[in-house]
This record gives sequence, structure tokens and C-alpha cells, in this order.
Amino acid sequence: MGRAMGLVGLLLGLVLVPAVLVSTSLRHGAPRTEAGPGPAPADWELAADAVSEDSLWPLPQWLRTSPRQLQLAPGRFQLVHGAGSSARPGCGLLQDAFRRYYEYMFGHSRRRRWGRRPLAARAEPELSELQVVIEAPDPGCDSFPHLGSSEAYHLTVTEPVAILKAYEVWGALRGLETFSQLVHEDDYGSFLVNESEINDFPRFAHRGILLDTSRHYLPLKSILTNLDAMAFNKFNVFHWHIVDDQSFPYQSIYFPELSDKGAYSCNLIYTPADVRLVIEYARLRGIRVIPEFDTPGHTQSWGKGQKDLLTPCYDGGQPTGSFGPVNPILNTTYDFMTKFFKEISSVFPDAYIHLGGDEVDFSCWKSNPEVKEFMKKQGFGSDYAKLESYYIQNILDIVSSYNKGQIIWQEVFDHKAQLKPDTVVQVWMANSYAHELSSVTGAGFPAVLAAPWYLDYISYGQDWKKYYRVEPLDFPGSEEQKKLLIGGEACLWGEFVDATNLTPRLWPRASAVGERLWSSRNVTDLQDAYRRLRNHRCRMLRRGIAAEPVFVGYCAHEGR
Ligand code: CP6
Repeated sequence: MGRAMGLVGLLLGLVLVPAVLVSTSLRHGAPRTEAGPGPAPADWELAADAVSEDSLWPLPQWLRTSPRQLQLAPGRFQLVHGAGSSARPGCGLLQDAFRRYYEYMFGHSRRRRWGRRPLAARAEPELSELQVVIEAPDPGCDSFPHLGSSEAYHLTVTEPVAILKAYEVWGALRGLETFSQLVHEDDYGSFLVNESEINDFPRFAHRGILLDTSRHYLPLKSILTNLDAMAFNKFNVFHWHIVDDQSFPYQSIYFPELSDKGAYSCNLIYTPADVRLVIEYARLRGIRVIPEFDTPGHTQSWGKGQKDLLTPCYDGGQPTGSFGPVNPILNTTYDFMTKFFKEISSVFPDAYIHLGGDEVDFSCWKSNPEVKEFMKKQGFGSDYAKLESYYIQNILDIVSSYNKGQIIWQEVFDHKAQLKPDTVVQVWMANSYAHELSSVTGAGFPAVLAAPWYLDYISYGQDWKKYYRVEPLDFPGSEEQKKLLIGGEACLWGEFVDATNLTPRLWPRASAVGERLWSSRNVTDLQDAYRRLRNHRCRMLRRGIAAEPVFVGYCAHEGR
């Protein structure tokens, strides 16, 4: 197959006049400028001639496209390691990605046998290969992505071969996604790509999606599908809010009773093998898995399988039989947490663990006489935020001793816990989040913004625009402070979400967040975004993601 392709490539090269890039359009994260004169088509109308940049999402940082198109023959086109790449064919991560992206580009066409013109019927020269070159001495095929990973890549699509250069495999994954987005199928089943050059890198290093598997269990399949969709949108963090009040689906190795008693049912759990599968599936897509084990609040389900972990609540001097947050005054609590987080630190390879710390209700602590006694002894007075900080600092120390970094919700910072210098503070409260970002970064802590992106909230109309319009760096602060905002997350809390509605609720609304966190600050043209987002949504559908419609219209592949 490789030799045949070489021959055809050579023939095409001889027959066709080698054209220079005729008229190029240049974009530097700026809105489309090449729209012709005359009235713009109604925005639900399909453009007559698709070009590669019509469906790029998120928009690359720098891109130049030519009207000159090349043709790809599914039977001959190959994704290969380029000369000088440090990655070998033994790089499983890239081999897997090559297979995936070949399928995304051409896979669906095999089901359509009729209506395809032979390659020769089109005049376009052929693009025979995409050569992928990894430039770092160690390509990172067997490593895990991390906050400091390079996701930058450079892509040139010119006759007869396209070249994708990246420092590490993570950039190659992002570049493969972009390349696959450039390739489009015309009405006759030919695959075309405009000659292009792209230089791209993310604006923010942390671009996350939060899924909640406690309020409703999410089958493995839903989680994996979502990881696919994340890769299509260049997200790189899966924030797994795995347990909460309602259920404890994480099957612990040291403490199996937690899920035996705390899961909704013995089938609705994530076994160690399930967790390994999620982590590996994510890794192959350049996605980090950050588990959240939220304490001391949001822990009702923990109490079922771990005696004396939660604080007994009192009323009129008597225990009521109900329980509050984790009991912060017992040594047994910290013995448990030491063992528990030892397990978590080894099961999850990411350098960070999310420790929660949000929404701690003090009423039960206030009712408990032993807690009151402890408060007195510690000199906390009646300031229960001090007790909360005391607890969290102990947990932070435990987790640090396992060499893990920590992420916490904003209240832990607000309540003045002593935090290690690199503790990441996640800002979730919608009221005055800009001010909060100022305080957090002003105190020198890295921050992740979630507040404007609660996608479980729904309303009539195109609310993606609201998410898209957010400018994360619009908060008062110095240049140094701005650098401390490492990214953001779109959150899908699970109270009203399970496997039946997860995908359409999240996509393509989360795509708006994806572009805001990846693309240049000046990519703000809503009309241009609308046009690209509709095409991007149709592509997600073709790739098996049941993304909801952006607005009225149809997808070209529908009905096939
Ligand atoms: N669950 C947990 C939640 C929320 C938080 N933590 C939450 C609170 C308010 C809104 C949305 C979500 N459901 N564990 C807060 C981070 Cl508006």
C-alpha cells in the first residue's frame, strides 16, 4: 500500500502544476476577515463551499489557510512517524491515536458505498501522509500528562505530505485533533483539506470538566464517551467528583465497606480495574484524572461503612441519631484518613488530589458537647471556621506526606487555613468571583475558575454564549497574579444528570468553555464562533457524541 501511494503521489506531482499558496487568509486568533461582499447568508444556512477552517474548534492560536485544496484517499492516506521523531512505532499512545484519528476522518465513509466519485474525477493533488515528529529526546509515550506538559504543536499541510511537529506526544495529540478537523468530505464523498499552516498552544494549562458520580452513578461507558468528547475539545483534566453525601461508588482496597455500605448498590461501583481503565483511557487522550474526595462536609455516604467517622449531632443534650461532617476531634479520624489517602495517592497517578472542603455545615459540630469541649481546649472560641481549618490542615499534611499536590474549594482559603504554597484554590461561588480570584492570587496561590461555568444549570436559548463571553483574566490584579490563574473547569453536578442526559447536557455547551480556555484572548466573535460551533457539533455527532443542537438547522450527514 505504501509503495502504491508513493507512485501515485509521484504521478500527481508530475501531472499537476505545483501551485504556490495563491491567496492566503491569515488569522491570529482574529475574527474571519475573508468573508466576501454582499449580504451574509442567514446564519442557519449551510455555506456552499466548505473550507477547512469552517469547523475548527477550539480555534488555533495562529493559522493560515490557502484556498488550494488537497485530496485524501482513504485507502492510501497514512498517519506515520516522521524522520527525526524520537517516537518509535513502539509508541503505543501514538499508534492508538493514529488508529483513532484515521477512523474519525474516514471510518464513517465505509458505510456509504454509493455516490463516491473515483479519486481521479477530482483535479486536486493528493495528500499522501501526515508525518508526526516528536522533538523531545523522550517523547513521553508511557508517561502521564501533567500541569507542565507541553501541548504545543506546529502543523503544515502542503503537497505531498503534511507535517505535525510537537515537543511531546501531548502536543501531537492536540495536533492530530486539529488535522482531523481540517479534513472534510464533499458532497460526492471526496476527502479534502485546504493547504494550511497552524501554530498552536493552549492559553491555559488546566482545562477541566467536572463529573459527579455520587448523585447519580455514571456507567463506565458514559465516562469514556465523555473523555472522547473532551479530547475533541482539547480539554485536559477530568475532575472526578467521585463520592459525596448520596453515594460512595469508589471501591476502596483498604476499606471495601465504604462502597459495600455506601454505594447505591453493589453493582453501582467503580472497581480498581474500572478506575485503571478510566485513567488509561484518559492518558491516551492527554487527559489527567484528578479525583476529588471531598471532606469534611458532603460525606454522609462515608458514614455508612466507617464507624465513628462522622460527628454525632445532638439536640437537647441527647444524640439525635443523625450525623454531620467528619468528626475532626478524634485521632481515629486521622488514622483512617492517613490510610485512605495513602491508597488514593497510589491508585491515582496524577500529581494532584482534590480535597474538597466546600460547604461545611457547622450546626452539627455546634450541637456536639465533645466538639464544644475540644474547641475550648484548642482556644478556637466559637469560631467553627477555625475547627474546619484545623481539620483541613491535618488532611493537607497527610496528603503532602505522600508527595501529592492539593486542590481545594475556595472556602478553605476563605476560612484562612494555612495552605502549602502550591495549593490550587478552585473558585466556584458565582457572587463576585472576580474579587475572589484577586484575593486568591493576591495571596500567591494558583487558582482554577469554575464559578461562571456550572453547566448543570439550564435555561431556554443559547446559553453557550454566556459561557463563551466570560473573560477569565478580567479580575483586578498584577501581571504576576494573572499568571497564577492556571485555568478553569466546566462543572456538571449530578443532581439532575445521569447516563440518559449527560452527553447532550454537557456538549456542545462545554465546548464554549473549551475554546475560552484554549484559544487566544481576542477570539470573541460570536457570529464566527456560532458558525464553527454548529459544524463542530455535527462532527461530534458523526463521531458518536450525542451533542445537543446549537440552534435550528441540520447536519449534512443526517439521513445517510
Ligand atoms: N456538591 C458539592 C454541589 C455543589 C458543591 N459541592 C454545588 C453547590 C452550589 C451550586 C452548584 C454545586 N452540588 N459537593 C459546591 C462546590 Cl450552585
